[in-house]
Amino acid sequence: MTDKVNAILFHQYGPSPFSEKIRVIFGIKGLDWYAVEQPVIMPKPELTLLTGGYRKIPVLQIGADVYCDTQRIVAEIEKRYPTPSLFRGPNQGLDWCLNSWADRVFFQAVVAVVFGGGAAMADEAFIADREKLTGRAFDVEAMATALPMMKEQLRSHLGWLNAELQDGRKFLKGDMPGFADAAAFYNIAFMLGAYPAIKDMLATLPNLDKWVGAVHAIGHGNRTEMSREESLAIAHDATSITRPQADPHEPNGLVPGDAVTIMADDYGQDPIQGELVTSNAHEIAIKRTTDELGDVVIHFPRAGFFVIKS
Ligand SMILES: N[C@@H](CCC(=O)N[C@@H](CS)C(=O)NCC(=O)O)C(=O)O
Repeated sequence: MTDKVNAILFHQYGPSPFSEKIRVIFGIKGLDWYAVEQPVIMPKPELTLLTGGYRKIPVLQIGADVYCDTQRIVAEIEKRYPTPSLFRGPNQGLDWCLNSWADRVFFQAVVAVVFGGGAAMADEAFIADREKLTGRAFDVEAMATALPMMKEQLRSHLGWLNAELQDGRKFLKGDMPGFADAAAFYNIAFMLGAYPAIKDMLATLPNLDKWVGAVHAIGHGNRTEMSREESLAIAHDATSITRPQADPHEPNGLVPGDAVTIMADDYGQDPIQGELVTSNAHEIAIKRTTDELGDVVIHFPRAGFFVIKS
């Protein structure tokens, strides 16, 4: 087991679009990783034990450190495996902006088209689960009615990516693939799997169509399967590497040791309680202790998450 304490354990499921973003990043960096398959709908008892209640996918685990949200996962992978970098030089701000666009505006247009177009995965249990997740009706009929409008939205978003590639470059930032490519690609990969008619639209966007092939060819690095039970045993046996650190510019005076509650600001807001270990402008980490796992440190991004002092 000791050799797996520093291994990448990736909690995911095959058709998860956000997981695809990270799988492409494993490919870009040529990493070895373990896939821990999680259910597509609740309950997810092993995952929520590890995360303190966060149920979204994917989640990255390395030993007793648990990283929630792809924003935080990307930053951690880049920190631990800096070569080759996901960024072209030090100016990284716009890559994060593009990622935020892909995860919110672009993703919402893609979801509307995929489910309005009749994706097979939307059975009764899936719909009930996603209604609970979002607190809104998952109305497939309304999405089907809106499909023509959403296709227009989608074409416009895809057009921006196509325009960025018009000088013939292979990837969005040049000759080498990086974060921008993984962030822009996963929504298109999701559509290719669940809404094959997207191929007709891609055929009208030749730069983008070519780029899809190039990103697809990167692959996913070197994947091995691991059971959920083994991943929990690793969390139990490992010790977190995260050290307490105060943030001198913390806008609300939070300090290590404070009891805090963290929740996403969009859907799946399940509050997660713990003791603050470290925070800065882009990261917040809390410690939780359970009989089953002992101490685990759970990491979240700041953008897109609310922190409330308990
Ligand atoms: N902001 C999150 C979004 C993750 C997300 O919405 N993931 C989807 C699957 S791709 C999800 O968790 N859906 C509900 C579920 O699987 O339980 C991130 O970047 O990781």
